[in-house]
Amino acid sequence: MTTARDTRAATVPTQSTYQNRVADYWNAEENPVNLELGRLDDLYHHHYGIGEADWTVLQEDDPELRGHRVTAELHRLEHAQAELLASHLGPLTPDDRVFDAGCGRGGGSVTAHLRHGCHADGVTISAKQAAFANEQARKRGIDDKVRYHHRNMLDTGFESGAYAASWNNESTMYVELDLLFAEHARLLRRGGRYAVITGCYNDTYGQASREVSLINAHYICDIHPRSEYFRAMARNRLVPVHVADLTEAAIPYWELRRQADHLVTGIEDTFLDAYRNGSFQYLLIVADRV
Ligand code: GPP
Ligand code: MG
Repeated sequence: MTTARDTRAATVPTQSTYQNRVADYWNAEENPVNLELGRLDDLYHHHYGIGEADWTVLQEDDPELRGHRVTAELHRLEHAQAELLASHLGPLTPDDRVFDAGCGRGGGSVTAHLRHGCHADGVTISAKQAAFANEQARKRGIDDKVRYHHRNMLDTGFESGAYAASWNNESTMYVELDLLFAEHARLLRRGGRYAVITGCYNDTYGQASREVSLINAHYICDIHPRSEYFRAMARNRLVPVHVADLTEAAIPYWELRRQADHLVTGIEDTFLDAYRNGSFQYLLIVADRV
């Protein structure tokens, strides 16, 4: 029966071997740089930080205290990035719904809810992340408004036109942009807002650099060129209203993170090289759904 099959297809989280490998990565991921930062205030982010760092944290003499201060400073920078994204979701009311595509352990949806009072639906391909994020929302007492789903962001099965805003925070490099933007355009109401923060490779440099390829291998992702974002948005009823190059603003975070011996994952110098040789950019794009 096709109806039963179609219903199941809408909620099956992974649809390819690649997506299964990505899910495996996130189901197994327990990097201290994510868990120790998140534990500070139960806001678990899976993205990087922006803004000037307080370098005095490195001058702390007591090693244990220095570690704590560095952890807190990195978390402050990551949270500043989440707040920047949430500030671009447009005027939202507590009745509005927002969609967090690739929600990780849930910090972005909580940030948007705390700022706007809105309902949020986060989607992750990792069953473990969805369960973790739902438990966090339950403990915070916001599980009536903030919900996480083990679903595929390309085929959420959510209601068409039901969302006032949606976003990807460093999750677009796992999917084909045309398929992704088609789903955002379907879910957003007319005049709804879409925002993305992403690392993209710089078309003026040429093809993906060695550093971009190393980042791809590290996270099992496929970083898109900058141009492809605008082409794919134009094809999918998403009209950019604001673009910001956050590359400069991203460097202090990575400089501080590379000196955090208790948190490094080994990818820090590659990010700094990629940003500094001009092959890689950290971008915010905000678009209206027309
Ligand atoms: C952040 O997640 C990174 C990604 C999800 C993918 C790659 C992003 C690019 C901009 C290329 P994380 O917080 O889990 O990473 P980490 O463990 O390194 O902190
Ligand atoms: Mg992280």
